[in-house]
Formats: sequence, C-alpha cells, structure tokens
Amino acid sequence: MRITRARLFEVRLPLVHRFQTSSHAKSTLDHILVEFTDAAGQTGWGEIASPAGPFYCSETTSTAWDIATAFLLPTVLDADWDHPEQVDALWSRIRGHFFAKAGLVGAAWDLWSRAQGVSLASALGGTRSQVRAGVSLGIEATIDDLLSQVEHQVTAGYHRVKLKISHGWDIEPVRAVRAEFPELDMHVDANGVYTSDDETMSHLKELDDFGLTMIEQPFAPRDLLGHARLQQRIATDICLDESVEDLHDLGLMIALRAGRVLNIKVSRMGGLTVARAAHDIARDAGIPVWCGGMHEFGIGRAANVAISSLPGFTLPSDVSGSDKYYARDVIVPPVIATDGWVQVPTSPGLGHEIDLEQITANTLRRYDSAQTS
Ligand code: OSB
Ligand code: MG
Repeated sequence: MRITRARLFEVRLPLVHRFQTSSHAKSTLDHILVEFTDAAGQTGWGEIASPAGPFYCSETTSTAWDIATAFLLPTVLDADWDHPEQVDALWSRIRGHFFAKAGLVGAAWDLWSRAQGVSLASALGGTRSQVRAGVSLGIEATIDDLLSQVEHQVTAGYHRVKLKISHGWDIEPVRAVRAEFPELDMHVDANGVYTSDDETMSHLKELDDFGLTMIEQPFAPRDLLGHARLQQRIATDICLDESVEDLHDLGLMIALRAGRVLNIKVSRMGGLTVARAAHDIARDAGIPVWCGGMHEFGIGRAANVAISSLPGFTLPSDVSGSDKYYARDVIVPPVIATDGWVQVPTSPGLGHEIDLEQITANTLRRYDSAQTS
C-alpha cells in the first residue's frame, strides 16, 4: 500500500459545555484531521487531538502541525507498506510527538481496513459488539452545578462518572456526589496537580472513604515513584494516564507497581498500533484498561470505540456520544450512546461517513501535499 497524497485540516468546533480540568479550561477545540489517499484513490482518516496548549502534555496543535508537515509526512508519503503496523516503523527515528503520530497512524489504519473491506475494530482484533461508555465531568463553579451535571449524565444512562479534581475541589465534591448517588461507579482524575509529599498523601487517603473505582493521575507524569508510594498507602486503585506515553513507561509502571489500572489513550500513546500493544502487555500483567478520551471529534472518537472493543478493555471507556460535546460532529452518523452503550460498527474502516462539508466549513488552515511539491 502506498499513500500518495496527504491533506491536513485544522478544524475548530465549539464545545456544548465548557470543560475545566486542574490545568486549564476550554470552550472550543482545534483538532487536526488527516486524510490519506492511496494510489487507487481510496481515502482514510485520522485525528490529531492535541490540546491547543502544553498543559496536558508538551504537545500543542501548532507543534503537531509543524512536526507532521516537516518530519512525519515526508517519511510516509510514497513509502510502500503492507500493514499499518509498518507505518510506525517509518518514523522510528522521530522522538516524541505522540499526538501527531497518532493522527497519521489512525488514517493509515482506516485506509488499510477500508481497503481490506473489514471494520477497524476487527482489523485491531476487537471482540465486543458494543462498548460501555462513561463520562468525564469538568470542574464546575459550584457543587450544585456538578450535581446537576451528574444527574443529567446518569439519567442519560452512562455507566461511570469521572470527576476532575484539583486543590480545593476534591474531597467535598466527591462527598456530595457520593451522598446523592451511593451506588454510582465513580472515579476522580487530578491530571497530575498534586505533589507526592506526606501531607498530600494523607489528604488523598481520605478519598478511600468514598468507594471510588480509581484515582487517576494524582501526581506529575514522571513521578512514577510517588505514585508507587501512594498506591502502597491507600486502598483505592491508582490509574495512570499522563505517566504512560510509551511501552517503556508501561514497563516501569508495572515493575514499580505505580498503579493497578491503565488509561489507554490512543492519542497519548502515538496511535492505534502502540495502544493495542499496551493493551496486550497490560492484559498479561493483570492490569485492567479502559480507553480515555481527549474530547475527540468523531474521527478520533470512532477509533476509540474500535480499540475499546478489544477484550482487555473491561472498564467503561470515555467514549460518550458526540452530542455530549458537539452540536454537529464531523462524521455521519455521529457516535451515539444508548443507555451507556456504544455499538461497534461492522462496516469497513471507521464505519462512519466523513462530513467534508462540516470539516471545510470549520477549517482554520489546511495543508495539501499535492500543492506543495
Ligand atoms: O485526563 O482524561 C483526561 C480531556 C482533556 C485533557 C485530559 C483529559 C480529558 C478528559 C476527556 O477527561 C474525556 C473525554 O474525551 O470524554
Ligand atoms: Mg486523565
């Protein structure tokens, strides 16, 4: 297979509800959509879901654009390959920039599975026909606002609710939600805002009282030792997100027992090929996984649904319906959750049509390899 043309579209979509984490707030997202065309004129799509600023990780929309156009695309264009796994090898010399790589590799997987006439989920080895969805709720202005968000999502049927926490917004909101929803499958995500000193560890230990399924990423990404120490002191499982960018990080997490659950984000780990390998390694190590999200538009969201169909994804994934985030998505039909379940498409590739009209109507800048050489 040979990719003869690549197009990038930097697309801005407004969020239906402003989202705040411990590090930043946002009401619009700028993601880069990737279209690959092969020699036969078939196309495949991927999404670079990097946040605009370097607060979740060091990448930004602009760095992803620059790295993709200057370094990644030149290695991929006109190269011969038989399977999308070989696309990762084309840029083995290029360090980091996982979000940028993830978008490109996603387009290669979609292109390849469409050409084979198989769904992306089955190309990846997926075994589920539907996946369980959870929602991620941002930091709200008041606890009452948070309670009404939880109420709304529980009524919509979602199977798990994750609450973003930070300094001054941790024990009390969790206590309030638990009091109203005693049976709810609930966890918290700090996005690395805490420091791993004794006082903070004692504070976080108070969360043991609320029957949380996990505490996600309490400390800085590289503080694997801090996470290992906290896991020894608390009963609640620790889940790593930002700390695990590649398979070496995952090896360290397992060796140090720095957590008992893994959030596999396709974007954070450089794409579907590495995400699938992480799933296999975690499964062998007895670590349950779920698929985290980056508020992907439909293209990235559909890839998340596909990977969530693998057998080791035993916990609900952040694959909520498009409507939680966007009034109109870039795929048709959008991803839909019914009673907290998302059906895994069986038609070829991502299993959704691309809404090129919606994409071009919201494009901030574009690149076309056919118009630059
Ligand atoms: O840590 O999971 C995170 C969004 C932006 C940055 C970090 C995170 C998130 C989410 C999004 O929680 C969840 C989703 O896409 O549904
Ligand atoms: Mg997280």
